[in-house]
Amino acid sequence: MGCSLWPAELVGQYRDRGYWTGERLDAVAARFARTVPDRIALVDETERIGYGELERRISALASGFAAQGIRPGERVLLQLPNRVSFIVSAMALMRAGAVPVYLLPAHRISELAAIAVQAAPVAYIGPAVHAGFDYRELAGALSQGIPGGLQLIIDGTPGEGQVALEAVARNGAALAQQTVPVDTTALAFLQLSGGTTGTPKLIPRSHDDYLYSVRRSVEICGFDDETVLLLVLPAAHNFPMSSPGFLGALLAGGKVVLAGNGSPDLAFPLIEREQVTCVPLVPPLALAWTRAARTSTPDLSSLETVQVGGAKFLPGAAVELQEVLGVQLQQVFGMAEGLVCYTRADDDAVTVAQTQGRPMSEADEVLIVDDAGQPVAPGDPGHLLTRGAYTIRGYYKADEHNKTAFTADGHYRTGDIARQLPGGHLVVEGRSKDQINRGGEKISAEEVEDHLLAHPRVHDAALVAVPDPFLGEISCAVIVPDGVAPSRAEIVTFVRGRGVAAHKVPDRVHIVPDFPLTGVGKNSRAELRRALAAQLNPTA
Ligand code: J2J
Repeated sequence: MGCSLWPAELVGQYRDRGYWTGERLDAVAARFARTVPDRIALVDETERIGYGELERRISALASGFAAQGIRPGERVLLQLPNRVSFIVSAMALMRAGAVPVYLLPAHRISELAAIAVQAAPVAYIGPAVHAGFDYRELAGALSQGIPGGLQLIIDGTPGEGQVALEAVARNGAALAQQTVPVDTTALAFLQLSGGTTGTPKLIPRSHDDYLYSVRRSVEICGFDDETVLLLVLPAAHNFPMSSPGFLGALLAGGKVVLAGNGSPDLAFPLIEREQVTCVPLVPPLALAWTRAARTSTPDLSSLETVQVGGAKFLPGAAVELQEVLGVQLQQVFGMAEGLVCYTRADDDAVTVAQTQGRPMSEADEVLIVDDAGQPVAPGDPGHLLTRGAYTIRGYYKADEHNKTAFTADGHYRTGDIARQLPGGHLVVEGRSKDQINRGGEKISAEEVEDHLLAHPRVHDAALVAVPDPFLGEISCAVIVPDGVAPSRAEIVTFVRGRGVAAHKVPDRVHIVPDFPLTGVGKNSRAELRRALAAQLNPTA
């Protein structure tokens, strides 16, 4: 079943070198379930469960999924917020040999429908209502648009024709437990890429490559059974999932505390109550925590490490965070496609504040090249390319796109502009990809432009990044109107109405009579966005 995601000779090499071990992701916590079943593994707003209970729930739900007719290899959309059921469902799907497709709670119908086209799922798992939004309706609308429909499984009170996750688990608990054998080098789950195109790209990861990245992250970050990890970023993101993330904390026998959001009001008391030792944050949250800790006196004495990644964290803010919170900062530069870099505990203060860390594995190959693909002089900035034992070789079912997203010899073109210091540390200087990084949430310019172009009074549109002191970047829709120019409110209502994640709705709207003339051909859109960004941000 399945087929290896990596060339056969590399599979052999990675095994021989001990990177790939043949273990499975759904078994990360199994050892502790046997040895210390009562040790607390997961805590969320409503419950606290031990390793033994976690394992029982995974087994029961896996049998329940099988009883529902979900078969090995089939894809299942998973859209749960940060709660115990997210982790249990993800593991249970993999235990049943099925393939979770990780969605964010923020995703709406347009994202779900586009992802469904790529992933061809058989089922959807989501909450009933979360943060005031009814996911049962969203799931129903999604299913209606898919020939044959989807099986809809709801964590909470289900809608008509939908099944309760709890009922699936209860049913499974009464059945014989079985672990479906899997090829650990083949597809285990699909992550969403930050995206640069109109249609989302899915990232295929295997048990072997992902577990290697988690295991190596655990070593570097020193996670052990005393680690208490606080998750405030959506657990479906690669960073809180695997760098070392909740998988790393469970692999080490630690405790994972799942919180609904990262506001200091919620997080600071949780840190004290649960004696949290580590938390992954994006830069805007790191800034918000620094600010909040200046004006209040939270007891953060248990907190040892704050990891910051997802977007550039500026050196000044890095120094301030450590002073005010009294913690060690770890910069993390990673991507769901693979490569993850960390600053290390023994790096000097300047390196921690001013670099985005160095690759975690000796098997990570990093190249910095010029526009022509030639290596730049050491220390010069250039396009970052990478390959290695946990960096994908291609997006899921995207042969055409893969021809440009990867080099002929299998390097992933990250779209980041970076320079490498003599010790191997990378400094991220910018990017060449058509993406806006809004405080760690990635926005594909083309995807939003496609929505804007659907407006009857939009003749042409480009989405560009504008600097923002808090989020790093926000998005500005530059619009050439057709007739009376639409107002910002109209654009916002229109884009929201098409069902997109809130972070993709343009922050600003700028009307222009026409676009500057740029070169013709394939790159003209990218050039146009660059030209418009330069006009909007003359000092940048
Ligand atoms: C500058 N840019 C950064 C950083 C990511 C760990 C940490 C982050 C991600 C992640 C991840 C950055 N400074 N410290 O998956 O495991 C930008 C780059 C990169 C893109 C990847 C992990 N850390 N970035 O952010 O797939 O542009 O993964 O290519 O969401 O975020 O985004 P994503």
